[in-house]
Amino acid sequence: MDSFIEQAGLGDILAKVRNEERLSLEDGRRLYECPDILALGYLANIVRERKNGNRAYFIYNQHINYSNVCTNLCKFCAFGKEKGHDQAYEMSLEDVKEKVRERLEEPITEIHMVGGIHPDLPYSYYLDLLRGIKEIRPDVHIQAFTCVEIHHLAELAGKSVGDTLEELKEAGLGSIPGGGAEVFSPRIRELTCEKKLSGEGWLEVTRTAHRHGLNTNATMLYGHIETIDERLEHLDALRRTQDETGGFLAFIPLSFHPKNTELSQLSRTTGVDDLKNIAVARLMLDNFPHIKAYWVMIGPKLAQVALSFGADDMDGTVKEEIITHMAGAETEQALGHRTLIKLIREAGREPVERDTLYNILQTF
Ligand code: V47
Repeated sequence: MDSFIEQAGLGDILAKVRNEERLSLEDGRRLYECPDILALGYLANIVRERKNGNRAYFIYNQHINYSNVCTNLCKFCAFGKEKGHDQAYEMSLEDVKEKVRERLEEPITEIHMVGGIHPDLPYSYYLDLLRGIKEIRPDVHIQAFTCVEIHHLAELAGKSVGDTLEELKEAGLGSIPGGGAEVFSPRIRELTCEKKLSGEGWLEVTRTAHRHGLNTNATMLYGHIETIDERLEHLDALRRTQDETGGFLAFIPLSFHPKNTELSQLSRTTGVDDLKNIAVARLMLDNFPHIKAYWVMIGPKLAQVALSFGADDMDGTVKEEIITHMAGAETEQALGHRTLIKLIREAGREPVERDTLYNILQTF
């Protein structure tokens, strides 16, 4: 087996992986440039197995996007719309509560809720959303508001990010999803999302959340105009932040969907690039417990294969995904838990239903 990795020119990296040594950015570059996808998978699988054994996780969750009205209007996003646009929407508190009521019979343990940067919804709206959901489903874990939204809410509240997070926690916030990270590079942000909170700003909100006892996820939106070095710098910034705080749960590479965006001339990512991003992330992010293959973006079949390329999590049942579907995703709106279990089992892994914080709820 070692000779196959040596033939791929990665013998020294295999030695580092076996010795649990940190990979350098140069190592990362060689991994991205390596055409031998099986060699990358083999290396990433060593780390996956060390951290998660044969387990592959999924969660019973519900997505709610309370509004797509957004002042940032990022070039890669088909979801965010200017106020007054004919596809712009915002849900009332009652609409959101109704969404939760509609699925009360299902054993949902997490509500994942994000929206745009709305110009005039008041701070109280966001607190009421959290309280309203908890009123109907007191036991559910609410993973809500990206670090970009949290920064906006702190500005609305006229309070520090830390004080705002304390109030949100009090109202029911359980953890923070990984969106809004995009690619931290100032060049990429300038070209694609100049109005958005900076990469450093996103990381600072993250550090504050971790200090206040809130776990968060991290994402990277790849496959548009970013370079390999910019991807690696993004991963390195996450790795350094995790060294400081230890508060990240999972990393989720997000494959760019161009349809209906201002970058619609670009093509979709390939399966090889999707698997490479999973594998390189698993190898570079040696201090992240989990790497998620988000089936909504890369499709359930490739997400299943990704379980042999470094991923240990397929996300969840989801239902009513809007952000990727507005950008042309052709995946289903939801996967039943039985389908997730079958996909995981056929990949040779042990299906594990988890809660948001990766406590094991059920094995199959
Ligand atoms: O923040 C926007 C990205 C994110 C596009 O934390 C796009 O577990 C692809 O963050 N093509 C939202 N991606 C989704 C997200 C997420 C999803 C699932 C699980 C978790 C988690 C987080 O989607 C946005 C943005 O980075 N995005 N437009 C697009 N056209």
